Amino acid sequence: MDFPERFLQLDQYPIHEPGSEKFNAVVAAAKKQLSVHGYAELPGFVTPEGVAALVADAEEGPPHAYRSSGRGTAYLAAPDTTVAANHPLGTVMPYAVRALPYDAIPTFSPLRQLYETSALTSFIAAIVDVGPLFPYGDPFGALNLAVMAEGDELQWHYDQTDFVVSLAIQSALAGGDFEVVPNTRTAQDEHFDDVANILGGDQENVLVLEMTPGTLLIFEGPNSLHRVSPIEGSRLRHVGLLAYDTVEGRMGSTALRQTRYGRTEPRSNPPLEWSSL
Ligand SMILES: O=C(O)CCC(=O)C(=O)O
Ligand SMILES: [Fe+2]
Repeated sequence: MDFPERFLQLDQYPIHEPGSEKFNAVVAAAKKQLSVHGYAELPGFVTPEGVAALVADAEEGPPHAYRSSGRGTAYLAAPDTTVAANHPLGTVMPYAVRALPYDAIPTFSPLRQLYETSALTSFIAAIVDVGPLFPYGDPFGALNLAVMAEGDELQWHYDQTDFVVSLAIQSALAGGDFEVVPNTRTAQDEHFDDVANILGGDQENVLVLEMTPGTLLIFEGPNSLHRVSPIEGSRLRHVGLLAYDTVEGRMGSTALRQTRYGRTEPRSNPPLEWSSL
């Protein structure tokens, strides 16, 4: 089943009319944003009515979300114990996040329906421009509903995938900001001094991305340090994380499944109701 068309702002983002003048102009603008800033923001991609449906659905998920927490480095690797104090390779920072994996998201969930809309996959492929894209083959990582509650946060880090697509569903009352320092490293230079300053609290080059509910964000995270600041207040932060791959059927590691979702065997069928999880 597809995401209802009326939930998409098709006048502004005509993903159903590939090749049209408007489609090409929107894709060109997003590509330009990506090349200059390392991210493309598409505010109002989902209509207010669509956001309301996504929120109502997302509120059913949290009791079933798996919470992982601990301390991690910016490089998502074990800390290097041989480096000097405050060196980024040895610096660990707290994180706590809750995630619902793709296999646990019911077929009637509008978030799942949006992810399974092939016109969206093609639209994102046109923007990212690395060849045809496929929904990520991993039954856990393909789509996540990421839930963050008071005190949860995600430490400064680099992503291990070339890009991530996120959909802002609901913001926290305060905190929960997606903070980015664009282009903190290059393939040639890790810029450890600059990174150490950022990890130490230097806010000078930190950008806060708006992430108004309904915004679709395409973000290139391998070379731009980013984090989600601690959530404050009782309202949950909900973000959909939509994953794509240039290779069909590729999967993530078993270890990652265990730490992020608390299990390694995928369900054979999606649940019929959130309550049947
Ligand atoms: O929750 C978000 O907005 C982004 C999370 C993130 O950076 C990640 O999952 O790697
Ligand atoms: Fe990330």
